[in-house]
Amino acid sequence: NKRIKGLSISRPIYYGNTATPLNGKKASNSDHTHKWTVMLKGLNNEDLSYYIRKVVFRLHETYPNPLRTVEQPPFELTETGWGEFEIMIKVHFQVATSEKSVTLYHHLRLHPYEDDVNGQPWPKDKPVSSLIYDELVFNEPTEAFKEILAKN
Ligand code: SLL
Repeated sequence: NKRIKGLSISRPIYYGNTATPLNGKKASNSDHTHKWTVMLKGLNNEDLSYYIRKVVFRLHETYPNPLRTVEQPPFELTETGWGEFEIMIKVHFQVATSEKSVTLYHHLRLHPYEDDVNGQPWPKDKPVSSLIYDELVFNEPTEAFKEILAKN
């Protein structure tokens, strides 16, 4: 499985979170204020499972079982909670790619920023989102991986 010297291939991704206030819809025995979803996506909702095998989201230690593994697309996780924290997103590639996993970090965002508000009060049911475009860069991919990417 030879690596191709000098070649580097990149693939666009999109990751981050959306969050909606619970506005009292929460269970009475909980202090959770928001429902949120953290996700890793392709552009235009492209299914990334041809080269991504699973995504592990590591949540704050206040969550039960903070390591959450998603082995099927969509690679996303929905939870409720009360606070913002940094989520570690570990991306594992299909074995046939011979690529090592890649770790991304995302600051879970529950509240609107000043900039969003633009002088207006933020509507209390309106979701906030914090999503960024990025790209995964693969240096000296194997022939096999190059073919997997070329076919998709
Ligand atoms: C803060 N440093 O103090 C941050 C930590 C942790 C948020 C935020 C737990 C939910 C649950 C939850 O929302 N943790 O109890 O299951 O703001």
